[in-house]
Amino acid sequence: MYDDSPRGARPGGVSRRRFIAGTGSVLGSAALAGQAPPALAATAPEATAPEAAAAVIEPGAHVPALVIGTGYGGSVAALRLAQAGVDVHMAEMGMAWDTPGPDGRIFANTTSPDYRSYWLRTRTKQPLSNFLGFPIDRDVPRHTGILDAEEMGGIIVYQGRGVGGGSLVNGGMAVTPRRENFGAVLPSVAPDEMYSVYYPRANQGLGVGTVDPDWFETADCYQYARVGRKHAQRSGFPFVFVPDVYDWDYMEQEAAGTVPRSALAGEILYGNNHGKKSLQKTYLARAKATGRVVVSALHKVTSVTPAAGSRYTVVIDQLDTTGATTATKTVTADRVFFAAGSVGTSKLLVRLKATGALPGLNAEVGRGWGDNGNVMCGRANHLWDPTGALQSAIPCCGIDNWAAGGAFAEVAPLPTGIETYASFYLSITRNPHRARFSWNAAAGKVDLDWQTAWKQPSVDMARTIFDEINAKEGTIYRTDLFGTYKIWGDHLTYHPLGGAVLNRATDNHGRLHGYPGLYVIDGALIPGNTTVNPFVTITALAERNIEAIIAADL
Ligand code: FAE
Repeated sequence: MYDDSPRGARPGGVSRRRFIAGTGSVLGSAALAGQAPPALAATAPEATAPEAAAAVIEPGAHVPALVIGTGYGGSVAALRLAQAGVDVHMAEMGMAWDTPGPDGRIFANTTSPDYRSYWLRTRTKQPLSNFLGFPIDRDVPRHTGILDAEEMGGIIVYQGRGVGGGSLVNGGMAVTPRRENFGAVLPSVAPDEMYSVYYPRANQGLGVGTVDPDWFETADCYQYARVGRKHAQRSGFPFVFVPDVYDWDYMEQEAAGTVPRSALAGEILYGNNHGKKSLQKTYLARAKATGRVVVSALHKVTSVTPAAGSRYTVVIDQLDTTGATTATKTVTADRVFFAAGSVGTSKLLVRLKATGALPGLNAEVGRGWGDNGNVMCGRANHLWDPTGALQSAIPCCGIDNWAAGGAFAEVAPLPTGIETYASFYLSITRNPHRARFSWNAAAGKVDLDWQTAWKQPSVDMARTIFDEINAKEGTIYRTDLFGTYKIWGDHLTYHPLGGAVLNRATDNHGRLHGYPGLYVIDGALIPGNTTVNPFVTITALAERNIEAIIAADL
């Protein structure tokens, strides 16, 4: 069998003692951890910009199109603009993630967080903070790592940092909302065009596929999902397979032991070394292949202001891997695409409006932000319902109780390497609350007025599924995952949406009101909820909008 682990350790080789006392971490899902290799855990490499050798934007440069951020919206914009003959520069605050670390791997394993794992933190902030009553966070060297756990008042917003944005850290679940729910997702967009043209285009561009149902029935690594299905169906809930961008053929080879393991080694939250088709392998690869797209990693946009000749002046800080600014560059662009993610774009626009850089942005900027109703929970199964010591980190199914109870629950893995008898779920719920970003002049930062108590409707909706399953199965909720005696993971979201909502802060294709040539093209456009995991909708909407922008504006 192929053994690619640095110390020859299999996930199943984690001892129970080490598992309990060690660190932990989570995916859209969760994983508990062993020890990091000491050399990696102790120090980060020297503060350098490993991407320095790559072409980066020069001070004083002029570019036809500047894209802020390299996630889904930004990657779609870059590809389509380049195909239309426009030269594009992408500025990305995170790292390039194209260079192996001292262990020969680009990404750290979820079970062994190290300097690569967190964005400028000295201690991990794992979505599951506890296990069996023990806190599982650990110290890590401060570094421009891949996962940002951004604390925004009443909520922690998890985001990917680096070339590829959220596609670097997410579960790859590629879900198109049910058509009957679409009117609530994007009320100003015609469902016909989305379902006949842009959703198919997005799914194709992302490389979306579905697990082979025959293999699923026999694969050890999906025993947890089969238990999840059995419990859902015994309580009468609709169970659905969920597409994903993971290479399913590769996963079958992982299970067969013929290739290095990634999903089956618990990799995900801090990046997948194999198997996952992140944007680096799909949209961004195609964009770069046009020869018209250049990406500057570790470049953070701090300002956009109108300049002479219908241009915009863009100020960009170049960072080193400690997060320090090593250079500040001023460039100009004919068009600027805000694709910094819901939080990144919203914070930037709110600050630029309040501080006089873009005073003409309208009053909708900063409004309409939601958490996609995310809430997590675990259930403790009976001894006759083991969920498996080997669990694929890539979820492939869910429970759809949206119509009856307002919740779509992903059956998520808990890939600890030992049998836990736990079922774990990330629910997406119809939470009605929307928050607002505003400029805090005294503190010199943007605040979000989300309140932790606003998660209660999400908890109630998730309960429509799990109270019933627990009653039927004679089981209980886990109380050891999010603190001591705490059932609900109601402190976080993986799915920030909104803040520059389509047809309110922008026109119906993402053009910012008041500033020709400025566009929003990411999750900030979506007013707070997609009823399912969001990136297919973000990608499809970007495909729709950039097509209209290229046709009308260029
Ligand atoms: P995003 O992908 O966040 O990209 C924004 C980029 O802009 C990032 O690379 C930033 O570093 C960069 N940036 C920000 N500010 C600046 C600045 N000032 N200058 C330069 N660059 C900047 O935005 N969604 C699913 O559909 N399925 C899943 O299975 C799933 N699982 C998830 C699991 C986790 C742990 C997390 C965190 C998210 C998950 N998501 C999932 C959510 C999904 O990744 C997210 O909705 C999209 O990535 C958002 O896409 P955007 O293009 O809006």
